[in-house]
Amino acid sequence: MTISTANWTTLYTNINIATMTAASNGYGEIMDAALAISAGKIAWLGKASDLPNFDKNTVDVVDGKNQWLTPGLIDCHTHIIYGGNRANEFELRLQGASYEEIANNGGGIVSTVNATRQASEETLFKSALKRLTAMQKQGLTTVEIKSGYGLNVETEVKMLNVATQLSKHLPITVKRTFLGAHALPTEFKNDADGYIDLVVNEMLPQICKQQLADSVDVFCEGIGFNLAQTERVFKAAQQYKLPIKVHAEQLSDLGASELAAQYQALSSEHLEFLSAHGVKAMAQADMTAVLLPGAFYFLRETKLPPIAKLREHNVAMAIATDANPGSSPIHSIQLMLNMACTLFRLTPVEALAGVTCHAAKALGISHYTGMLKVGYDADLAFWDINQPAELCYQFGVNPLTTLIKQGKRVI
Ligand code: DI6
Ligand code: FE
Repeated sequence: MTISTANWTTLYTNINIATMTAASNGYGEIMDAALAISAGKIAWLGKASDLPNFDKNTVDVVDGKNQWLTPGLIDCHTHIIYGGNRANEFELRLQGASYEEIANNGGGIVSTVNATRQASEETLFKSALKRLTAMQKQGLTTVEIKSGYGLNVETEVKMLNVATQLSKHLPITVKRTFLGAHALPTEFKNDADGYIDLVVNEMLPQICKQQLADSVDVFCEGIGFNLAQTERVFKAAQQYKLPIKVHAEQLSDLGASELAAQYQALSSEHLEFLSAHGVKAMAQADMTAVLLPGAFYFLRETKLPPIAKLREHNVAMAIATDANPGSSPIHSIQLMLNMACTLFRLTPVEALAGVTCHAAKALGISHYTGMLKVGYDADLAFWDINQPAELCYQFGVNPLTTLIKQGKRVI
């Protein structure tokens, strides 16, 4: 087969590649490699010694200086659009109050809801842009952002508008998730079913009409919504043909992952209390388990997600920051790589897969990003490291040197 090199625009040489094409395959390493880009896509990659002939007058050849190249990183679970912050609750928790106690006393998510309702779209945009810019510097080329601090039509729409604006402002793919069923707003106290009516009959139709969401999520939990309410939101999402995600088994085991499996959900997220049945259901539905070591750490959780069972059943594990003002005010995907290994005992290969190919799977976008393959988006991160495990092993010196989004240099 002759390879057409006529449309190549850039060729990176003198690099080592972690393709992350399948976690079972290790990093998918190619040493002494090269990678060519054409029209924002990966046009060729392989051993430098196998490079086909190309026209040196038209291709920009870049010396990769023996650096490592990975897919651009993906943070597949964040809540970075919100008003105010919750440093005061952090102090309360240090004095002994639990996350659930604070939530039950009108603090927690609901206090962020008040601040988010009051904030203008511009204020929300500016604060989220600051966070996202910092996150991008860690190597992100794709991020998922959830709504869920509005809890009324107007503010949920406002948050998703901000998410849309962020994607226009920064060269980063933003996947927007509608999380109307995140918490019960005070005006619906003792009427969670009535609030779910609003979510499915007003919010979701409005949001779909304006094309503001790429998926739908529910916080199924004692302090969130029960299984029946969760199922109503899933049914509505299905009607609108939006993929489903779920916050499940974070503080207790309600069986939300099994329910989500029945609806062919993309992913179930948090999962510290996930049962063996839940793992099996997720495996059968080919769902991704999104693990959030930042929330585990910040809430000082002691129950680990069932990593061994997830492995045994070949459930893809993604890793994300859960960046939010209450349970994970952490915006570093690099720190998550470290914590996935230190706290959850993932291997560095699994952790890196968790922020690349498996994170893409959790977002339903693994057919064009999250791996280095011919035809995939040229979303590339270059690292000044000697081996991929360094990305998990050390923390605090940012080894990112160059970030490419769809073929264009961003950092
Ligand atoms: N689980 C979480 O960890 C975040 N949301 C959720 O459903 C916490 C959100 C917050 O406390 O503001
Ligand atoms: Fe979350």
